[in-house]
Amino acid sequence: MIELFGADYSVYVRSARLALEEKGLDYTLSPIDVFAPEGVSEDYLALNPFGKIPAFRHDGFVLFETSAILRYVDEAFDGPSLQPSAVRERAVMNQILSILDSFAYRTCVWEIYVERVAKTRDGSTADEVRISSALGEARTIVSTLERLLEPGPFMLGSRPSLADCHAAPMLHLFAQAEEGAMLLKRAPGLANWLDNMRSRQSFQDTAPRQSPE
Ligand SMILES: N[C@@H](CCC(=O)N[C@@H](CS)C(=O)NCC(=O)O)C(=O)O
Repeated sequence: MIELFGADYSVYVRSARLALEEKGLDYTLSPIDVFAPEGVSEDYLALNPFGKIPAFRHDGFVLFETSAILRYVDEAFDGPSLQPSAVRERAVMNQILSILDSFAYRTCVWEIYVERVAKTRDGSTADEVRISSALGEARTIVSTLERLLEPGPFMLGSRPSLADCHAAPMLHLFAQAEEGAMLLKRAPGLANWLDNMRSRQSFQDTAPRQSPE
């Protein structure tokens, strides 16, 4: 039995779900409100002591940290392989996962998408200084991913990989901010890749039912 814990609006939860869907696996998603004023429950902290989402359990084996979950999902189950067998290709895939965790989540999601799109939904004003301070790093993220793209519909070429599963939820939100859309216009390969990912069944089946979309 495969269990995922989290909220469907979370980019990290969606990454894990995309890998599960691309592998063709059945799983349950148990809701965890990570932004509840009272915080997450002790029961949830037993699954993820850092109180972040997602957490994952497979037949009693518990994991947290999305990139570890992604690799486990790919390696523990049958289904199409989501990691290249060639050492260098796999290294580039891991580099992309790391770029997303170390830079894109903070810069593209929080500093730009949340500030420009999510925060202003209720009429609040975006912090322009915060956004403009993030643009330099956002440019580097976009140009680096554009350069790392292999020819083909997916980041690493002809087959989907964990890099696609991890990047699509973050870049989907980023593209909704005017700054993200503008930077993606200058990266046509990445923009095409995002269009392709958005049209996949796995992406449609993991669309959030509540905010932020
Ligand atoms: N390093 C963690 C990051 C997960 C993460 O930051 N999740 C966000 C939601 S997308 C979260 O739980 N945020 C709640 C908080 O920061 O309090 C992972 O890879 O799973």
